[in-house]
Amino acid sequence: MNTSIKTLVNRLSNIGLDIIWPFQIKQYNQLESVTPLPTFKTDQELGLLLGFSKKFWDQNIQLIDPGKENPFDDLVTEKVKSILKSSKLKPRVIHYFDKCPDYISFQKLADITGLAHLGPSHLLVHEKYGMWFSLRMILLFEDLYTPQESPHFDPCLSCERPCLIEFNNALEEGSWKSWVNVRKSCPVGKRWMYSDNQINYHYTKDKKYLSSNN
Ligand code: B12
Repeated sequence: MNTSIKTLVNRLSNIGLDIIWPFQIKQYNQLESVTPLPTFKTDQELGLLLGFSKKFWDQNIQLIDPGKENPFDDLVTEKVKSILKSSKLKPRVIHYFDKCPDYISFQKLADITGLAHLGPSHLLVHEKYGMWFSLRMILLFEDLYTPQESPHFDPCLSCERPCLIEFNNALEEGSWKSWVNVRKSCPVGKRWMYSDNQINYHYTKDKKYLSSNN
């Protein structure tokens, strides 16, 4: 990694992004039936997949402006934007909710590049955080990729897959709490489970949960 990108990665990590995953854009674009990422048509295109565990919420929730329509998404976007503004690098930014013209499959991207394993209940499992993390955006750079290994971690191979019981239950029941139970049932990363407020906010978008208590 060159110096500018190392500086950028450090700054992103300081604001609570504990997932900063470098990948080669063409590795994702080789997948069938996904909306491809835009490319610069060079051999060294670098992508950085950004996300976080509960760390970002815990570190920043006191800065939230509940007057906004999407306070949490906006906070993430603004924090990253201000870092990019002071960086020499000017990557293209794609959020998880952007359509280009359809959604970029963040899950397949994370799976194919080795960040996490796409499990049988359609959620990614990260080696450390289990299902308790969120993917927020991708930064695309024209020429900064340096080859690296992409390990593949598959915790589901040796697991009894309790998530499938909850997944089938959620399909039948459909309540948001039943979908939370899918995440809770994964034996990996239990200590990274979100606080009640964070869970409640993510599944209901009710602004009364936008605080660190609980
Ligand atoms: C639209 C969307 C939704 C929609 C529809 C989801 C759906 N089932 O299609 C709604 C609003 C319902 C939703 C809910 C949730 N979502 Co959502 N969602 C997305 C989004 C923006 C696009 C997904 C998509 O349509 N991709 C296009 C298709 C073509 O891509 P795909 O990868 O090939 O398809 C995957 C999914 O569609 C899913 N899928 C496909 N068919 C089915 C069927 C069922 C029953 C389920 C459960 C999933 C599922 O698995 C596919 C991969 O195997 C992604 C972010 C992104 N850009 O990827 C987040 C994303 C997939 N969601 C995420 C999460 C966490 C959730 C929730 C668990 C929590 C929440 N945010 O409220 C709930 C789950 C409740 C539920 N019923 O599934 C995370 C997943 C992280 C992880 N660990 O895997 C993502 C990556 C967003 C993020 N910020 O991290 N989501």
